[in-house]
Amino acid sequence: METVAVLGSTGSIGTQTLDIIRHYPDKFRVELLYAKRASDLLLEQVKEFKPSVVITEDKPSTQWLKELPSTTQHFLGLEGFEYSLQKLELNKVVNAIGGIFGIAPSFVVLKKTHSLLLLANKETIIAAGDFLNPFWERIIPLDSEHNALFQLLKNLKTDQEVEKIVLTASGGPFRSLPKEELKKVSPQRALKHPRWKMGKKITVDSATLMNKGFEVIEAHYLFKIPYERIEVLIHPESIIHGMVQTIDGNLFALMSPTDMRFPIHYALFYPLREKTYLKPLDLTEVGKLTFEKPDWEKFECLKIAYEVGKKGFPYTAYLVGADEAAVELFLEGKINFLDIPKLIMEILNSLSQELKADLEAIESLVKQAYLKAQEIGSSYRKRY
Ligand code: MN3
Repeated sequence: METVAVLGSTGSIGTQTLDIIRHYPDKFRVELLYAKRASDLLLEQVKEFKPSVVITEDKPSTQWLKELPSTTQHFLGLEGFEYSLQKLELNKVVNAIGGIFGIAPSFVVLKKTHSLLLLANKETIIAAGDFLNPFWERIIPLDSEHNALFQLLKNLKTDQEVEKIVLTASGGPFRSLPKEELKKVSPQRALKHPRWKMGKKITVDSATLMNKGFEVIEAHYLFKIPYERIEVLIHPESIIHGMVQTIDGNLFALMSPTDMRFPIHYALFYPLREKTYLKPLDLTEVGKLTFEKPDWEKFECLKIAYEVGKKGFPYTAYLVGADEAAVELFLEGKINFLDIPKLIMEILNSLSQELKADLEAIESLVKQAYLKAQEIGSSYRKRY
């Protein structure tokens, strides 16, 4: 029996993680659930899985607390999380908290426990990749592309046998839209992702291709591979999630349905494989797979991410903070879609470069970029 914690349990990845766990009651025991709000859904999850601990960021109502099972203790926020980790023996912690708020919990898990971290929060790796060397052995990526590459690279020597790795991208909702029209797209349109159902932040990041840019940086750190050997390929069907080309010209691809439960299933049972209840891929139903090169001119965020990745820290931390704010401002209607890369570049150019930092300083750097982007972006309407 493995003990598991799910951070961000009410979000897209969180609920899908619990869906898998629900199917293997004799394999997993949920010890901790963590969500921002004390919502009805969280209460339902607590009643079903009866964890020892439930954490919320916001203060719950008295009524909500009253309904908790008697065996479940409630704590508040990151401090409560840190405190409860002292008492729990966790084999695996799933961090499915989206955006920059997922970074701090990752650090707590890595520094204060020996648990494996099943990581869906890519911001952790992008902002802190340069400081995670003691921890890579304990990080299993949940992002579908990286999970695919993780599986593919298992039996290969990255520095000797691998020519390049390929991250596939659906291309987002604006793949075929001319660049002139991108200026006018509404948040509602950007939130309609053609393939994946995800949280708002990552859906907008997918529309700008910043998500793919983030994933390039994520792959660089996870697999210790230079940026020149990381390729992005548009693959609208999202059936192939990652590919590895070996130096002798063979191309390995990992395919599965467009369903996050496949990578989550793999990670939950890692290092073993377990027979699944999920319906595997039927290629005759898929019919055909298509590929095209990304449009670098149209999706500037992808280019920005490669450049920032090559520069490394602290720019990577700034990128994460600036993008978080830019996406928020876009969703609030304060900047337009093409302002997103413009604002990010402005922030990157304005922040100090010769910073020496450690793991502790990262969050404040991310926040610094976030706040600066908030401030500058809020006046974009007047300036442009
Ligand atoms: Mn992905």
